[in-house]
Amino acid sequence: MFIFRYREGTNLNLAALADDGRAYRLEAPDLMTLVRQAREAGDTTADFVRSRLREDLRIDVPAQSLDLATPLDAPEVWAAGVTYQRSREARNFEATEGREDKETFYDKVYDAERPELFLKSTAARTVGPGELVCLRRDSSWQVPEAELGLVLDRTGAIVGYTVGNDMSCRDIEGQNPLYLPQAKIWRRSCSIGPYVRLAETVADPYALGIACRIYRGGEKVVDETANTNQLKRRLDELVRFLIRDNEVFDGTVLLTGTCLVPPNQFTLQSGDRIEIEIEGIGTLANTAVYADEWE
Ligand code: DO4
Ligand code: MG
Repeated sequence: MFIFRYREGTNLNLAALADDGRAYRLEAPDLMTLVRQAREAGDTTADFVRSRLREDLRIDVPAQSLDLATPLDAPEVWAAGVTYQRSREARNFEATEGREDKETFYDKVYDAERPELFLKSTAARTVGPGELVCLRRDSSWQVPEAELGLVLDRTGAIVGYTVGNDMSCRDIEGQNPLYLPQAKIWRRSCSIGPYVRLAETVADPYALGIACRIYRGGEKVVDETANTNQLKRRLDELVRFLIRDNEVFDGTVLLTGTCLVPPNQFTLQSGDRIEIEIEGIGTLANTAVYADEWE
C-alpha cells in the first residue's frame, strides 16, 4: 500500500495506490493525519486505508500519469552518512585527494557506535518527483545520492519508506569535514517521493535493490546498482540516535545513507536527468539545473 499526493489545478490531493494496483482518492488531508486516524481506530494505517477505498473514489488513470508531488511536507529531512562501505570508499577518495593512504574521519565513523547524522533539508528546500533539483555554482564535483528514506512520527516510529536524493558536492565535502552543511544544504538540494510505502506492507527493508541512472541528452551516462542488504547499521539504530534528546516532528524523513556513488570522474551537468529506483518503493526522477537558472 502506497500513499502519494498529486496536483489537480490548485489542489493537492492525497491518494493511495492499493494492492489491486489501482489509485484511489483519500479523504484525509495528509499522510500523518491518516496515520493518527488509523491509530485512533486501533488499525494499522494500511488496513485503515483499505477499509476506506470506494469505487466513487477511484482515479481512472494510472498513478504515474498524474502530476505527482512530494508525498508529504516533511518538516525536516535528516540524513545518515557512511552507512555503506561504498560511501566510506568514496569519502576517503575525496578526503585524501585520491591517495586513500591514511585513516580518516570516515573510517572512524563507519566503525563507531554513534552514526553520522546531519540535518539535510527543510520543507522549503525539498522537492518532489519531476521537479528541478539544483546545482551549486561554487562546486565542480556534484552527484546525486540514492537513499532509502524512512518516514517517522514524532516518537521515531517508522511509518513508511520513500525514495530520497541527497544531492552532494564532493569537492566541498572533501576539502574539510566542517564544510559538510555547505556540501549538503542549498536551494532544492533534496528530493523525496513519489510514494510512501506503508511500513507494515514492506516484508524486508534490508533486501531492496537500489539503482541510480543518469541521462545526459537522452543518453545514459551513469547506471549503478546496489542493495540495502549492504547497509552497515540497523534502521532502528539510526532512528534511536536521531531521537536522542531531540525534538522530532511528525513526518520527519531520515535518509539512510548512500550505497551508490557515480564513478569518481563524474559530475552532474545542468540538464541531467536523475532516476533513483528502489525496489518495491518507487522511482524518483528529477532534472538538475544551476540554482540561478531556476525561477
Ligand atoms: O560524510 C558525509 C556524508 C555521507 C553521506 O551523505 C552518505 O554516506 O550518504
Ligand atoms: Mg548521503
